[in-house]
Amino acid sequence: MDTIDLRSDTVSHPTAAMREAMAKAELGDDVFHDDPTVNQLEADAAAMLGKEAAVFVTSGTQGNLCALLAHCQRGESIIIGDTSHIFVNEQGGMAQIGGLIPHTAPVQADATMRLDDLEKAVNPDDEHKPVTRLVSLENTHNMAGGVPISAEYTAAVGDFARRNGLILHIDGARIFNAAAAYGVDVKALVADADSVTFCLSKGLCAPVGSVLVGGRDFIRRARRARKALGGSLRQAGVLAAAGLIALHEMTDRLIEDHQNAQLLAEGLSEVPGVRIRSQNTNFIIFSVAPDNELTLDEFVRELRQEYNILMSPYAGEAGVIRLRTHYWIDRRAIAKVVSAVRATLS
Ligand code: TLP
Repeated sequence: MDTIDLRSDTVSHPTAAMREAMAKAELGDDVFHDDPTVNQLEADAAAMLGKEAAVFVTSGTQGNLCALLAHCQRGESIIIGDTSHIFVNEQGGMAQIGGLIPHTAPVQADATMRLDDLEKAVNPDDEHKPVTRLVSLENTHNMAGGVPISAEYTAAVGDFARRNGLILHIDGARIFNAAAAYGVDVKALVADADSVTFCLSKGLCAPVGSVLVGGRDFIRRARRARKALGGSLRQAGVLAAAGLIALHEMTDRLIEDHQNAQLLAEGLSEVPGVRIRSQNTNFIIFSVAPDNELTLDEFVRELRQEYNILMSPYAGEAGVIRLRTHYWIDRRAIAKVVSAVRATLS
C-alpha cells in the first residue's frame, strides 16, 4: 500500500522528469562558477523574481542565514515576526552565528505584523541600543497556517523600511504558493524586497535546495557567507537540474495543491468529531473533538498503522494537527484520507 504522507510538503520526492534531468545534467565546479546548470538556475531564478542575481543554497535555513549575514553586522538588530520560521525554527542561527539581535513583533492571524508594531521596534539613534538594520517577512506564513500575504501589505512594509533606512528580507520558502493564491506574478510579491529566499524543495518537489535572490553586490557577499557555512558545493548541477524543473514546470501547478487542500478540508469537515481550524494555500489545521475516545497520538498512530497515512501533531498548539498537500497527494489519496479518518473516529 502506498504511503500517504501529509506531515509536510517537505516530504515530496522529485518527479520522474527531475530524476532524468539530474542524470543528464551538465556539471562543473560551482565554487569556480563553472557549473552551467547551477549558473542557469541562478540566472532563471533571478529573472523570475525580478532581481539582479541569485545564489543556490542547500536549504531555506541556509538561504535565510546567508541573507542576514550578508546584510547585517554583528551586534545589529533585526525586526522579525514572533512566530516566524527564522525566529522559531532555525535554531537562532542569526544570534548563534551572526551575533544579531532579534526584535520580535507579534504576527497577526492574517500573517501580517501591524505597521505601528514595526515602527515601535525600530531603535532610536541612542548609544544604549543596537542599530536596527533589517525587517523580515514570511510569505506564505508557516505558523499562521500557510496564510499568504499580499503585494499591497508587502509594499506598505517596503515603504516603512525605506522611511527608516532598513533592508527588507522575505523568507519566501513558499512564495510561489502565495503567488498562486493571489493569482499574481511572483515579482509583484517581492518587488519591494532587497532579498528573498525561496525553496525548490517543499511544494516544488526538488530533492534539495533553495535560492537566495537580490542585488549583485549582496549576492557576492551572500556567496562568501555560504562558503563560511560550508554550503558551497562542487558539481551541484545534479541538484540544480531538478531545481530548473521545479522553477519552470512546478510553480504553475501549485494551485492544484491548494484546490486539493480545500477538498480535503471539506471532506474532513463532514466527519463527526473533526473541527477544521483553518485552510489556506496547501495547509489544513484541524482538531479532533476532545471527548473522542482516542488521544491525538493514538489517532495519529492508528492512521499510520491501519492505513499508512502519515500526519503529525502540530508543534504550535496542543491537540491540533497540521496537514500539507503536495504533488504526490492526488484526489484518490484525499478520498482515502477522509474515509480512514471517518473509520478511525467512528
Ligand atoms: N519548514 C519546515 C519545518 O522546518 C517546520 C516545514 O515542515 O514546514 N522558512 C519557512 C517558512 C519554512 O517553512 C521552512 C521549513 C524553512 C524556512 C526552512 O527550510 P529548510 O527546511 O529547507 O531549511
